[in-house]
Amino acid sequence: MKDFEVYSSLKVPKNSKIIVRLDGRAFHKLARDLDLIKPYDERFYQVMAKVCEDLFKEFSPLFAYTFSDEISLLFDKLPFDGRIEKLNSVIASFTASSFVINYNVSFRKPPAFDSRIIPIAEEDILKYFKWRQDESWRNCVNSYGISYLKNNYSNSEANDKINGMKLNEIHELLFENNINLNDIETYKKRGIGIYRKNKKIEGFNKKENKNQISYRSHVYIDWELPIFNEKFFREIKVIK
Ligand SMILES: Nc1nc2c(ncn2[C@@H]2O[C@H](COP(=O)(O)OP(=O)(O)OP(=O)(O)O)[C@@H](O)[C@H]2O)c(=O)[nH]1
Ligand SMILES: [Mg+2]
Repeated sequence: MKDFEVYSSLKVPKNSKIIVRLDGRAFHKLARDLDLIKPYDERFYQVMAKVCEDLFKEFSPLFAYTFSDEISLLFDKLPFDGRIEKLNSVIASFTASSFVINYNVSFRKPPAFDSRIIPIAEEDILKYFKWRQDESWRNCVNSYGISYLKNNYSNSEANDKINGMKLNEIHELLFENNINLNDIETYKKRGIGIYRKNKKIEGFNKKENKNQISYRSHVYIDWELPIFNEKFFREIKVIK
């Protein structure tokens, strides 16, 4: 019967780095059910950051990035020997469980995440994360735009208006109405990054009878990301 499991041997190419991208299933409905604040619900973002931390501790990716209901995980060492079915199913179910545990409310329906695997060459890593961060910015402008329009027009008028507008036009409209996106929190514009960082530990070495500095790495949640660039990814040792 094992022969019927035709996809079980499907693997990521050896020595390839991969990105696993997870996305909340029908989270527009979940947002309605949980009455999430528009355009940005702080608690939801806190939970997504905690989910990333759980994923980091469990599967040791090199870098995680989240905005809205999506999470990208970059792996250099492949869990499950690179088996596609295992990666997608275990990571997606772990993400949903962590989301439920960290939210700690009762849900109308069990939340789920979809998962996809993207093999990525070293030179495309920065490009990939810039692409997602651009999407985070677009999402930010659109979310503030639609919230502003819905406060001033009917839902259908607001939707029609925003569909006909370019990003810079929405930005301008908000600015003219005293909503300056430059002043909002960084994570809303640029998303949240999770990576390992060295913490300085000052201690006393009894044997040698002197103060000593050592470094221990810990999982760091970065709410103040820069606009992604090569220098940043080098510094956090995501690219060489
Ligand atoms: N109110 C509110 N909603 C949010 C927030 N963050 C994410 N969402 C919702 O999550 C949705 C994510 O978008 P998508 O992933 O494209 O839509 P989806 O409904 O999850 O659909 P699928 O991913 O295709 O299953 C947004 O459209 C919002 O409705 C938030 O901070 N506040
Ligand atoms: Mg979604």
